[in-house]
Amino acid sequence: MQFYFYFFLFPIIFAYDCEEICNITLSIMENTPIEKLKWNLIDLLYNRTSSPEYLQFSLSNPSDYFEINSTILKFRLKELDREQICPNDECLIQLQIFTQTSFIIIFQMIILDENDWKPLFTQDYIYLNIRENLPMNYPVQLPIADDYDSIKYNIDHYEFINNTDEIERIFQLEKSHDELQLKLIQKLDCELKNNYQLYIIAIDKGGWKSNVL
Ligand SMILES: [Ca+2]
Ligand SMILES: [Ca+2]
Ligand SMILES: [Ca+2]
Repeated sequence: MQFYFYFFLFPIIFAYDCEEICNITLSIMENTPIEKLKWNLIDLLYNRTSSPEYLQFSLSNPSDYFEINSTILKFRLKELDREQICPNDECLIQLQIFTQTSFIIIFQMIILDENDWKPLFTQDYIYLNIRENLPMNYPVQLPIADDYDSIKYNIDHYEFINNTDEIERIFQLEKSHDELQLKLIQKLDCELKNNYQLYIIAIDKGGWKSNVL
């Protein structure tokens, strides 16, 4: 009887992808504790280039948000507040990090939104003088509430908190992009009633309610 032994050799191949540009992208939730916002660049480059432990790192330009100390990349501000850093919906900080080798690192931090802004009316009340007998659906402009969260968590709708049959019959709130209108869905009659008190709140997409206007 003959036994054949086969030996297979599996070559270990590392596919290093950091050639001219090395992209590192992290998605981080806003309000993440600052102690967690530091990374060892050697760890981030692990298996992406040969011998990352011999690299030296420096920022291509001074950054308001990050600093590098030896191999540690660290967030500099006291808190990670998406609304403070980004006025718009998309929030991304990008850095260029030089190494003494042929590639540069493009570091991107995407800041994810948390619903940490409650809608807020800057006024507590307004007086409106509205003429009687105005046409149906006549729009009256109202102030809007502020909610600086992204579109995912900003204002969803407005509502009356003293909603009665009478109010529902006469008034309707209509929100468009960044406007709020009070629509008169019935003609007002001064002799029938000469004033109405409406209490309005804004509610965001996470269910937070504003103060009362
Ligand atoms: Ca925030
Ligand atoms: Ca909000
Ligand atoms: Ca937010």
